[in-house]
Formats: sequence, C-alpha cells, structure tokens
Amino acid sequence: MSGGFISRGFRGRRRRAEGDVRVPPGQYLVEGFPVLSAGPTPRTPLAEWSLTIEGEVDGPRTWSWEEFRALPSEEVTRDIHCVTKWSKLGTTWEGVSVDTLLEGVDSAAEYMVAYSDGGYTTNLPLEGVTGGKAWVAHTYEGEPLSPEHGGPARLLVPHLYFWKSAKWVRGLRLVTEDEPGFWESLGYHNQGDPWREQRYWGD
Ligand SMILES: Nc1nc2c(c(=O)[nH]1)N[C@H]1C(S)=C(S)[C@@H](COP(=O)(O)O)O[C@H]1N2
Ligand SMILES: [Mo]
Repeated sequence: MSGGFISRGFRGRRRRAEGDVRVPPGQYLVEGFPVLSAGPTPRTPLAEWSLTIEGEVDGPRTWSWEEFRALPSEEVTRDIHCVTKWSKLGTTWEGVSVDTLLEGVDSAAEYMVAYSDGGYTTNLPLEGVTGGKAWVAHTYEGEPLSPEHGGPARLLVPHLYFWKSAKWVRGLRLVTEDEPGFWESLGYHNQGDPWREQRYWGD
C-alpha cells in the first residue's frame, strides 16, 4: 500500500468536491461548446443591425452597431449551464452590461422580454438582469462572437439556464406584466435558476 495510492484517492475526492461547487445539480461538464438553436442562424449585416430598448420607457433608445460598440464593454468569465444538462466552466466574454444599456432609462417596468432576429424571445425579471448580472455580449474568448453562438451579439445571463441568453438579440422590451417567451410558453420554467433545478414548468 503506497502513499501514492492514498494521495490519488485524496485528490479524487477533492476534485469531486470542487466540481460539486461549480456544477449545478443534474448537470455534466463539456469541453466543447455545443450549438443549440431552435431555427436557422440569422445573418444580419452589421450595417442593418441595431439594438433597441423599448416598451414601458420614457422614450425608446436605439444604437447602431458602431454606437453599440462605442459603449463601455466589460470582460467577464462565467460558468454556463444549459437545461439539456451540459455545463461549461470559465467561459470568457466581452459585452455591454444591461446596467449600461438601461442607464438613464425611466421605467416602472419590473420585467423585460428580450427579442431576437428570427423571432426568438425570452422573459426575465429586471432584477435578474441588473446589478452586474447580464450583458449583451459581442466577443467570445477574444474573438467576435460567431453567428452560430449568437453573433453579432447575444444576451448573456450566466446565472440562469442558457436558454435565457438570447442569441442574435436585437432588443429588450420593458414590460409591467411578465410575459412568457418562446421556451417558457412551451413548458420551460419561468425563472430557470440552475441551482434550484428550475428546468420545466412545475419544477
Ligand atoms: N435566438 C435564439 N437564442 C437562443 C436559442 C435559440 O434557439 N434562438 N437557444 C437557447 C438555448 S436553449 C441555449 S442552450 C443557448 C445555446 O447557445 P449556444 O448555441 O451558443 O450554445 O442559446 C439560447 N438562446
Ligand atoms: Mo438550452
């Protein structure tokens, strides 16, 4: 019986313990980056792209691609968790925080619906996307975000299941009444907290 055997066992237990801390219940780790899209990949030319804040606001705001890219960006490294059970640790993004986009917006709304090229929507409470919790990301691992992963820009809400991170996002509509988005209408959980395993309606 060698010390090596004992220390390998010890390292094994430690690894599992560290993994448990970062991987929500029912999830497994992937090294690659799976692509999950409910339809074809839209390819909007940057000259035609814009990002809009609308709905229950004092006046809508729209940024062209150049204007959007001139806003202050942040680099964030986060773990992401898909409801189909894959998790990917330590992904690095750059994007404009939703706090920055909502700066100076006067609204009584408590919810928003993110909408995308191609018609995808997802709903989020404003509380869940403000205070440094969500970004409109344009860069992934130092490169412009690829079309398959939502480029030119996608919502990034890493503390919720990844279906809330709308790819090809074009706008945020602020609403006073919560409205289910695409997957939420089809039975996915309204909130989608991976740490509470809020996968489907009724979880
Ligand atoms: N516009 C749009 N956004 C979307 C989706 C989609 O089908 N269309 N799929 C969602 C789901 S279910 C997941 S898991 C992630 C997948 O992102 P990825 O393809 O970059 O891994 O995007 C989310 N955002
Ligand atoms: Mo997903």
